[in-house]
Amino acid sequence: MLKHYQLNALSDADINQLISRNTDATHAIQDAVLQIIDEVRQDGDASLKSFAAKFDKVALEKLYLDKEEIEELAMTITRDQQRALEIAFQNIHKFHSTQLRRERTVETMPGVKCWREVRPIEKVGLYIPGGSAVLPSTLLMLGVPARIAGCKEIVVCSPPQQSGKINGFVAYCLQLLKIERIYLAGGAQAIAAMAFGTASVPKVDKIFGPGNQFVTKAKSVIQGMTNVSIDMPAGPSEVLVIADETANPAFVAADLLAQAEHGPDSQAVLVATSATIIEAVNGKLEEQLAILPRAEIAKMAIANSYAIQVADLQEAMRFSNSYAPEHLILETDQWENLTRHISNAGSVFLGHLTPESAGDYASGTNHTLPTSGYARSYSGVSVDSFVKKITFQHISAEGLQQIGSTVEILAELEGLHAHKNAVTIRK
Ligand code: HSO
Ligand code: ZN
Repeated sequence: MLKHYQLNALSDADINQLISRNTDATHAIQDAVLQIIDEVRQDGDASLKSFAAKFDKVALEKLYLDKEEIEELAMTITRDQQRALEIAFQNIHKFHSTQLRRERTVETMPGVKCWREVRPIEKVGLYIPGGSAVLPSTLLMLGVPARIAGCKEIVVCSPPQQSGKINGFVAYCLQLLKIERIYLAGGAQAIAAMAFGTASVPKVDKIFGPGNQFVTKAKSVIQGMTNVSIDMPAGPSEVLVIADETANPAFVAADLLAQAEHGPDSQAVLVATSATIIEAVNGKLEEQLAILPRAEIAKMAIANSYAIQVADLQEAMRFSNSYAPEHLILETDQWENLTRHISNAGSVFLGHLTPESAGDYASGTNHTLPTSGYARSYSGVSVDSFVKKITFQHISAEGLQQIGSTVEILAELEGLHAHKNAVTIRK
């Protein structure tokens, strides 16, 4: 059962409490992560092997799998599974390939031309979590835009299974992406390895991918330690569903559980226009939970979730914008009228027949999205995340005449005479 609140009975402080995510940045995690990073910096490959023995319970001779080993593993999955991964790959590719657009050159004054050109980030590191669910879909969501951007080196790290290998689905995705090596490292140690480099694992320029609290903490601390950047601050996954009387309670419950089964710290929020809807959804939640294999995880997430009753869809939208959900699902016939009122959300799913799962896997959009309220200021991963945009300018003799005195005056007023002279000397 979801906790039930009524929006008009809540104070601003209550609402702030509800929209804040449990970002329990405990020092215990930070301390453990700093220790791991230190060890990886000092002992490189040897430390990665000892972490694999300690955390993944596997003795590794080498820290990667190559083309032939990947090929062998990829053959262990069924044709139907291969087909499904191929279709997902193609749709993600189709959607992301439109994202690389050339911008036009702008002549800001006669003879003063400015433009931007796109260049790939040369070396990128993709972290693919292992743990309670292996997510080959995440490899597609990161690998496809990296390929479209034209990144020269794509380093993939994933924790080894007890066999010392990776699962066949991840192997097949590597083949689709034409990535010929995968590094067998997980957790904060994988992030440290990609940030600093070891004898086996190359150092990268930017690190992408979700992970547990250790991975997330490692991503945030390494930024300050070396010249590496990260995709975005990632927290536990979340969904907010807006439902009115046109919603199907069974569909709403299914969407909330699809979120809840990710992890005990996931959050599924229902914003509904009546108490009747909330009761009906609670009923369906119980029915569906009874037969869900990951019910234990989902129950913990549901305990960490809630339903809010609002007066109308406008109020629902206002609450949603304050919450800034990673995923927003509009289960109402009115979705077309609502979209323009959305100001904060990572990815939006419209109408009764658009489950978040479609976007998680195969419709084409990316599932690496801002969580914990970062949808207020961050976008999800796209081709843009894998490129830099470099500005260029060219000034002709006419251009220098046009712009020269403006620059001279501005340099003078800032007291920077060398700046002024760099123009004057050319006139
Ligand atoms: N909902 C997750 C992505 C995912 N779901 C992967 C299934 N597999 C975060 O957007
Ligand atoms: Zn999901």
